[in-house]
Amino acid sequence: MTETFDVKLDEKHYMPDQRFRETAWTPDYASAYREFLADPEGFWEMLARELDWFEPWDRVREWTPPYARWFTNAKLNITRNCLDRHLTDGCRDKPAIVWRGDAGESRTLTYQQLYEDVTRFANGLAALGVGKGDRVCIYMPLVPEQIVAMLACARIGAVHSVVFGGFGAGALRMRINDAGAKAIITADVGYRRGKIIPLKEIVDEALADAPSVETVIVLNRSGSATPPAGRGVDFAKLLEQSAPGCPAEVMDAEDPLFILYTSGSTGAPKGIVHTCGGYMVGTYYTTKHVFDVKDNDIFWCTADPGWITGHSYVVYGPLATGTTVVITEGTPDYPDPGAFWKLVQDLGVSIFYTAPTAIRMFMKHGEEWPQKYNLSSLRVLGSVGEPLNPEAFEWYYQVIGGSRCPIVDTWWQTETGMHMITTMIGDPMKPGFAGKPVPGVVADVVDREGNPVPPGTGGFLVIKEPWPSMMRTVHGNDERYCTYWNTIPGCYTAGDLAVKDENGYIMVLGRADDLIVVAGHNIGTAEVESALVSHEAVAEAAVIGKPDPLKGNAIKAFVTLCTGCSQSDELTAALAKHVREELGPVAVPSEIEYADRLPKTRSGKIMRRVLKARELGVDPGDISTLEE
Ligand code: 6R9
Repeated sequence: MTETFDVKLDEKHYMPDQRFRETAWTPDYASAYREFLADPEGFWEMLARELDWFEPWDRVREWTPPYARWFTNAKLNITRNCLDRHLTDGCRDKPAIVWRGDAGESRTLTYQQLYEDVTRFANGLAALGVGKGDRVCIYMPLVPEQIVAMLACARIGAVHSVVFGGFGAGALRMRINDAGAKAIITADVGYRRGKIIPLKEIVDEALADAPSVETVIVLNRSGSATPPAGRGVDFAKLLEQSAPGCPAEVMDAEDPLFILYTSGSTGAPKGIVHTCGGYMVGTYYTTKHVFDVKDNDIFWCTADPGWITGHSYVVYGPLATGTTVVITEGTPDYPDPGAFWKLVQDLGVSIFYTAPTAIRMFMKHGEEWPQKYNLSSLRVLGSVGEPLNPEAFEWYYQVIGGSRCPIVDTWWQTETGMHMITTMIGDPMKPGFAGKPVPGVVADVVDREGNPVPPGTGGFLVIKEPWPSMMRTVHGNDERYCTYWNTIPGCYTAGDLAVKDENGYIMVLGRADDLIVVAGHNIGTAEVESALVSHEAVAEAAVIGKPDPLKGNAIKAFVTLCTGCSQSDELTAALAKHVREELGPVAVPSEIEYADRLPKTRSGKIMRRVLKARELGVDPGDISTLEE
């Protein structure tokens, strides 16, 4: 770990329209936060009471660090909140899921239809011998059946482990075996940009060495698959043969709901375990309050359910609020870079949540694509996954949001389960800053002893109190869980570096392991990348540190250029000059390399350690999450 360091802060901010404030679920951040601090348990209890439980809790929270239990002894089933609760006259015929396939196919499931499919499939799983506590691996394309499978597991108390459909056989096998999955739910194929992904073949390869798996349920996505043999079961047949109306398994608040693997920087991925009660309350609350979901919203989070963003903000949170969820198998630039904006227009999307990597890609293709479509239905924009650099913020705000929609830049992690830091609707937005801890969360920026650092000084981003949707352990590796809580005394260490301004706004600078110490100065990769991207020719940038005999480390930058721009020595000099003006001479890269694309995780995060390993000719560690 490093020492703290100074960061240059900008004072620019945007005021959202005051009407947002008047109608928002959290109309006044400061008073909501005060209310929470005055009675933290009461704050969460009020939110929990908005949901359906079989039996109430004895205590809201029990905290014996590093272990927390929330809503102790309460009984519930999360699917009753995502489904049954909405089967009222006003809501049962409301679309729950609106799906678009890779080739433009479409399907809509109302809450009633989703309930029927989920309960049928749950009965089918139970008939196959899958029960409470059994682990089920879900490896599917982004089709409604993926969500049906997740909810059906939750209905009967089976613990799902969703593996993103872009992973290969080795990564899949590692996850199946670590979880000890009893069944796997998959499809014959998936589609991506018109290409076929042979999911079932990959599953077969993974299963060559996965002894725990007894059943393989296969969705005939292509419509032309041969019926599964051996331990195989046809998804549609299972659905057809089973009756709807499966009673919801009575789950303890602390029973596991799912395991989700997150990449380790070295070695094997970690199986993050989330539980039923706290996760439900945390995702319901943040979906409703951070995105300000109202009855007639059309909600589109572009993440795949294979990531935590998909779990919390495609499936559980949005369905718990009873909103209409848009999902698409398609990619943002296929068949052309207007694909997403066409969908926003056609479906009247009002809340749109995506990642900075996608925003920067849209920027690269130019304004003319979004300008072809009517985006006036948009009301709230969100960002997640990486720092949203000011350049991308401005573009998103003006070109997509028409300078009308607040942007919620949400900082959180697989481990946190829900949004932790953002700017609540109605509050002034500061480009480059995620914002403040959401009411219910105590976050700070501290030095390695846990002392808060002054504004303008960079340090470690930590959470100081437990929260309902925090991970409970790392599957099969509790020690690894404990390291999150015992690295900095009394705090959950997120592993990110951050800086606060005078008003308590937090800017996330990147992962702590991405910090570069140049001639004694600590420089966050995100700062240099942000400076590079603010140059008109640059689409994306990744920055690494390289050992340097003189300076300790030297900065090397990899950049991709905007459409129509080409590399030259003049451009390299201009970029160096630009960074010098923005950040000062110590942050100027000593090398700038032009690339066609940057190595990223399948969820869109730049993998700097892969660039670094390549540069140094060393082993990059676990690269199972790297895009093809
Ligand atoms: C939700 C998700 C977690 C890491 C996290 C941080 C980065 C996420 C961010 C952000 C800056 C944001 N991150 N959101 N950095 N601003 N708004 O992405 O979970 O895949 O576990 O990644 O992503 O570095 O520590 P996960």
